[in-house]
Amino acid sequence: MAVKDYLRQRFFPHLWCPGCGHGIVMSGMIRAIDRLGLEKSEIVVVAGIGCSSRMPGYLDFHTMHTLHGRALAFATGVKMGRPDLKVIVPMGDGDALAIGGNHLIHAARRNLDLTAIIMDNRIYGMTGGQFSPMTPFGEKGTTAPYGNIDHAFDIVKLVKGAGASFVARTTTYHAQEMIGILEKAIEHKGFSVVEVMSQCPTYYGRKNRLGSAIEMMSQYKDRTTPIGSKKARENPELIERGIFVKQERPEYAQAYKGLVDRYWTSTDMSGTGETT
Ligand SMILES: Cc1ncc(C[n+]2csc(CCOP(=O)(O)OP(=O)(O)O)c2C)c(N)n1
Ligand code: SF4
Repeated sequence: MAVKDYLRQRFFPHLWCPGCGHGIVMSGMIRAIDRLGLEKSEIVVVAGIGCSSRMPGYLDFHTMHTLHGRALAFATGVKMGRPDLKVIVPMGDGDALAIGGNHLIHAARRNLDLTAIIMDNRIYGMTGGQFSPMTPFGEKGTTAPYGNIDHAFDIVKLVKGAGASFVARTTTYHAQEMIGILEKAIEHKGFSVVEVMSQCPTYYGRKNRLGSAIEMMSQYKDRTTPIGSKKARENPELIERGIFVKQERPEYAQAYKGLVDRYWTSTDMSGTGETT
């Protein structure tokens, strides 16, 4: 199908600023779903609040636009009720790691089959450029005019440590790589997390004098490298991209079904006091 067939065109024009990376991520998600040959009715997109979280308005799947930081909690309810559906959760770095940080680590630990896409623009875009848990030390935001003195999370290490069974990182510059990674993440049976570095030229770019959206994207090209590459070995400052974790672990909804089945087979339904 064409990309436009996955969109609710009645909600366009979208609200993203010119050059915002989030549209590239939405396009990547659509292309990954299209390549996987999934029906629109098989997909649920659950988001919180933020520029990135506007996606459920634009995408023509089952969609939920919920509360800031709570998308994974809503998504958990959806998946437990309908384990047959693919549930995708687009989030901002503030949404996923500040107010929603606790949901993220527990979703990773539990291994429920959800795909979390974290659009890391290193700032709170929607509310005007406040610093987020991904704003690097020394960088600026509207609430850090003299430079941030917090240290940023490493999303990959955080969710890997919390137990996510699929963990990847890519950027909006690497659009084809992003589609391939999203395809694998959506296919994966378990909790998958994809960090997509996504530019916010309006706030993060302007506050830190990073130039236009195109210049910000070229920095993704220059400052990242594939996992384990020669460049990565030679320059530890470079950020690695690719799939860091892909492992089979018992999936939560299946484990829960197993638990319920075990309960019913061991429970006395005859009134004789005998159990099976
Ligand atoms: C409970 C609650 N707290 C705060 C807000 C205000 N708020 C809305 S979006 C947002 C942050 C958005 O940043 P991020 O999640 O990084 O997404 P982006 O807009 O950068 O894509 C905040 C603090 C809210 N809507 N609800
Ligand atoms: S404020 Fe930043 S994140 Fe939000 S739409 Fe504009 S460029 Fe994108």
